[in-house]
Amino acid sequence: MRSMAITTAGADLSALKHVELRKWIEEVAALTKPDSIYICDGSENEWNRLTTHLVEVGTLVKLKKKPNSFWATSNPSDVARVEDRTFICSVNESDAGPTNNWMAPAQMKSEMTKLYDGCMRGRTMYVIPFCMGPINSKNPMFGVEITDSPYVVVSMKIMARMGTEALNAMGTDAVFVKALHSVGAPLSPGQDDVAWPCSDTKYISQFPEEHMIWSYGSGYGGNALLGKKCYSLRIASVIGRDEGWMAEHMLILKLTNPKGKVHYIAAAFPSACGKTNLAMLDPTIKGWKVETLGDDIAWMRFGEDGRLHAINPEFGFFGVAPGTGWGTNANAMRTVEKGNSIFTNVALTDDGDIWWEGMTDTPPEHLTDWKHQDWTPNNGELSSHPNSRFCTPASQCPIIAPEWESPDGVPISAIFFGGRRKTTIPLVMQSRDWNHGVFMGATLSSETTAAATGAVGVVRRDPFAMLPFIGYHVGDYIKHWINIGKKTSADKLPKIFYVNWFRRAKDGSFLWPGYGENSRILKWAIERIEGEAEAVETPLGFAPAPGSIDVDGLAVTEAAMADALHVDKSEWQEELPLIEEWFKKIGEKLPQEMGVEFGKLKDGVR
Ligand code: O2Y
Ligand code: MN
Repeated sequence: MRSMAITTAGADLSALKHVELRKWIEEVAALTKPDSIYICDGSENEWNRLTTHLVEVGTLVKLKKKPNSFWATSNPSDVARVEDRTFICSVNESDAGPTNNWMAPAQMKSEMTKLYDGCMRGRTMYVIPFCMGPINSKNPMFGVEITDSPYVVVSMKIMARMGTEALNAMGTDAVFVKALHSVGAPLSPGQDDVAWPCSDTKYISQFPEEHMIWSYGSGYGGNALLGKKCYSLRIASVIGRDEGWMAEHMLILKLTNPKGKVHYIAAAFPSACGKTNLAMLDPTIKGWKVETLGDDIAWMRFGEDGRLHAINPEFGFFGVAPGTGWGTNANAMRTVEKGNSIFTNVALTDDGDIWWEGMTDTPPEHLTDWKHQDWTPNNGELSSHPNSRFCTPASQCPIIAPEWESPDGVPISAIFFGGRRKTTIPLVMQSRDWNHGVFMGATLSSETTAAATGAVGVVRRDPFAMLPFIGYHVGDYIKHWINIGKKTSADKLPKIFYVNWFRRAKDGSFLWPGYGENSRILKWAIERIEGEAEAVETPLGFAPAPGSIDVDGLAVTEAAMADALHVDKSEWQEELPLIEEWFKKIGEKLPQEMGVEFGKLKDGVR
């Protein structure tokens, strides 16, 4: 290895007492050849230095109107997760299954090693020790991200518990996930940097057997903040399979009824389908209270009480900006108002604040859009990219539940699955039992959104809202869900519900108002759990009995309500072949229990 300055933050040289980490840092540095190495401490001082540097090089603009907050704009080619460049590099191709891109680990390492060779020239290599979930957990889940992007460092400070505290907790030998990231844009001597370095060649590679991540070429979101989708879903789903727990694409919320009884629920929705809004819901029904624990990822393990307990492994929210506003998610707005946030690919106002479509009813008269162009309300362009994001500390959310950092997690009473479907899927259904709920999750479908590159609005199966995030074979993953249901008694398992806030009337209008009104559906579900709400059995499961959903004060007609809940057999005749095709794609690893449930559905809607 070339001789190189290793700067440890502060005076904490003992930070490098972890032998394997030290060895890995040296190996990566020898390969990527950075100008210097910096071990991140996660301090305010470090944040100030890095954000100042990022302002100087043009990656960030400091906002005048929000404390300690910044506007970032990416290269227009680097705006979302790249599913077609995301790989599960399991030793056997059959372990990646039909829904993942696969490449043999040796081949991927050989290709990426060539790309990594010298890729950090002219840059600093940042070492970010982090922990997903509370550091004081019984089994803390450590990771170390090595990156050449200071934007990633400051974003990781918001999104994960990182720095010296994590490093110290790793001691000399804690197991950790190795997460290597480069923007893939080395600098030759004297070459000017650009505001958003990235490469046209991109790889987001997971090595499930080694619990390792290699990412190259993108500086954006889930491609680059490797604690999030890569670790907490793709790698953690593999660890969860092997250890008997679950890593899921779910929000976690706390619901308190007027009598003060608390229930915690987890809900899985595909990307950009309103998880953050639901997690921070402002209930419209009297006496009910919602508090937030997480908006994107839930890790669920069995507690000593035999119930599934969830933790949010993250520390911040990386929410979709457009559509988040004072009318739709005031709690998210209050969270970002407190500052300490980074806004990427939204628009900048003339007075140094940010704006995006849906933030306010009336747009500002003039903005600088996410591509740095002048923007006026009628210029026919969106001011903000549809996948623009706010990155903000979870602790700032005014309705964060006090127990959100409990290392033991919270016991889950109900799991919701939901997708974005104009037709076919009713507003709400309760599963008959666990396996039927697993069938609901396994056949979940949704119209695609801008969270990933590719066509938007196309219906695709998105099992458990995990399609891009399952780190192994989808058939084995469904089997894992079935096995989880066998580990405890039925009364201790969460009850499972399937919702669709997005069903449309013939004229194209939404049948259900959504947002805060979704509290009425949560109320029905909790009352089902409490044995208080009536239901009728349908081929899709238990539907609300007429009058059992509280619509007091709601301007939804009885006819619209009936349409929202309707099981339309002709629509289901069109859906069945799609499910059949999906199950064929899963192939022989499809658990036989799914065939049994599919048989019941076919009999019911015939
Ligand atoms: O990483 C991105 O570019 C956006 S994707 C994302 C970000 C935060 C939370 N969830 C998602 C997702 O795709 O599910
Ligand atoms: Mn997500």
